[in-house]
Amino acid sequence: MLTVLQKLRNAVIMGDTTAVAQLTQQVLDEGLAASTVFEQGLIPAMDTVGQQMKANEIYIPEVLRAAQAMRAGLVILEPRLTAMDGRWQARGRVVIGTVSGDLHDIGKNMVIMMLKGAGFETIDLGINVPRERFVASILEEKPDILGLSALLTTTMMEMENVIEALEKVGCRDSVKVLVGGAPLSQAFADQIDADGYGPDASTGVDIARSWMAEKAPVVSEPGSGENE
Ligand code: B1M
Repeated sequence: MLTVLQKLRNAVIMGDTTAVAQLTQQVLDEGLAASTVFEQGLIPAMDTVGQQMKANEIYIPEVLRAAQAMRAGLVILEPRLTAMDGRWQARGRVVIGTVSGDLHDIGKNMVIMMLKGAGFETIDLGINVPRERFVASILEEKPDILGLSALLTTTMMEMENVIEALEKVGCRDSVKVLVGGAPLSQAFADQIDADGYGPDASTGVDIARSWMAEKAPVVSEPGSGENE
């Protein structure tokens, strides 16, 4: 028989927003800690979705539906996670945007949804973001990671300008720079001195995770075993 947490994971994978909201509330009502629901329910479900996408078992519409469903659970958990006042920590903080001149945001939004699913806090600067805005946000928000997205062969060159702008103000070493978008390649990322290249959203999230692995692991509430 499926446990409620297993049902919750399946509902996220199936993109069933209504079931995710109901099941999230149910496990909380049954006394499970919000962090446990997040770590053992929503995050593993989105991991599965990422793996299925990588294996071409599911495609963009299913990924977007799953991410939407995951958000329905996260909305219910978020106030409780925040109320824990520091006992729960995001996996890391990411400032992300589509570079200047570029209006494409579907891929960037997928990366954001998957980062959130993996427990990252994200600050979305949107599309057509001037390099000065990226720099200001790095100085103000002090993220662990800067994510840059570009879909045009013309705008991908702007990524190098953003990295140079970070160097100019002396904050290049304070963030890891993750780049992605259809026209990019690992060779291009190396050429512009980015720290990582995500050919797809789930690889991008894997890279972000690996960078954070030694920093600020997600802290569970004491005694928060799975209620199964
Ligand atoms: Co545009 N467009 N578009 N477009 N558009 C492309 C990119 C194009 C390849 C179409 C074509 O000609 N075959 C072409 C670019 C050619 C080139 O540069 N070589 C193109 C063009 C030319 C243009 C315009 C110039 C068209 C015109 O006006 N004449 C114009 C430019 C506007 C501008 O940006 N200044 C334009 C406009 C648009 C729309 C506004 C109509 C719309 C965008 C809507 C939106 O984003 N809200 C649009 C769309 C939808 C596309 C296509 C059809 C689809 C892009 C997309 O969303 N893919 C695209 C053709 C194609 O790709 N088949 C095309 C799905 C998305 C999930 O994939 O964004 O690659 P993608 O993201 C992936 C990975 O790349 C990666 O993860 C994602 C998921 O796995 N990833 C990251 C992305 N960012 C990442 C960041 C990371 C890590 C991974 O870390 C930070």
